[in-house]
Amino acid sequence: MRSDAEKILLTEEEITAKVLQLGQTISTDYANKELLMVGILKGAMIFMADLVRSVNIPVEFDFMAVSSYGSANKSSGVVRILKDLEQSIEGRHVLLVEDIVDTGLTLKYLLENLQTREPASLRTCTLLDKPERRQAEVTVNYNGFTIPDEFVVGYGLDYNEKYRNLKDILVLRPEIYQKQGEE
Ligand code: PRP
Ligand code: 7HP
Repeated sequence: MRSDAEKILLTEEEITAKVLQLGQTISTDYANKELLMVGILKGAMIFMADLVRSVNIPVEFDFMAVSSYGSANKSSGVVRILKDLEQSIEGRHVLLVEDIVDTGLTLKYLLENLQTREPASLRTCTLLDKPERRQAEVTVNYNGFTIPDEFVVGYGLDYNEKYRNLKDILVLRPEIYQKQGEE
């Protein structure tokens, strides 16, 4: 294990098995529907890439990028769209794909925003759910893992833009955060 990790929370094998399972459930639920999966950059990029290949129904995908105002550790709930969808979602079956739902503020904003565009349906899929930190009530339709209130990195999730490329999901050692003020 890496020296900057406190522990491995989820191994590559556990993640792979879960993504396959999610893909199968989504394929069953959206059989005979035209599914548009919307990934939220950048965190969901790796999960999305694996998830779209684990579904066995025709699927289209698109991405949005958002940034929340507020400090790195504290979501304010005010979200700015940095990159919008390239197409209308009116009448489409949309599945919003996130890497993690934490306070829920990002997802709440996205759901409200996308709902105004009148999709035929709008559901959510997240690899990780951290319910202990929830500030906004949001419905998670497909969840990979419910995790405790620990800051995790890897498989798309970052700390200061680092660690996204790790294959496992790790809990970082506290020293890594404590260094933040010194940089
Ligand atoms: C992360 C994650 C979610 C959001 C969840 O994104 O990808 O979009 O935070 O947090 P919340 O439930 O408290 O709103 P982040 O803003 O870190 O950007 P990134 O995806 O580029 O890493
Ligand atoms: C955002 C985020 N990014 C990385 N790791 C976590 O635990 C996170 N929670 N919210």
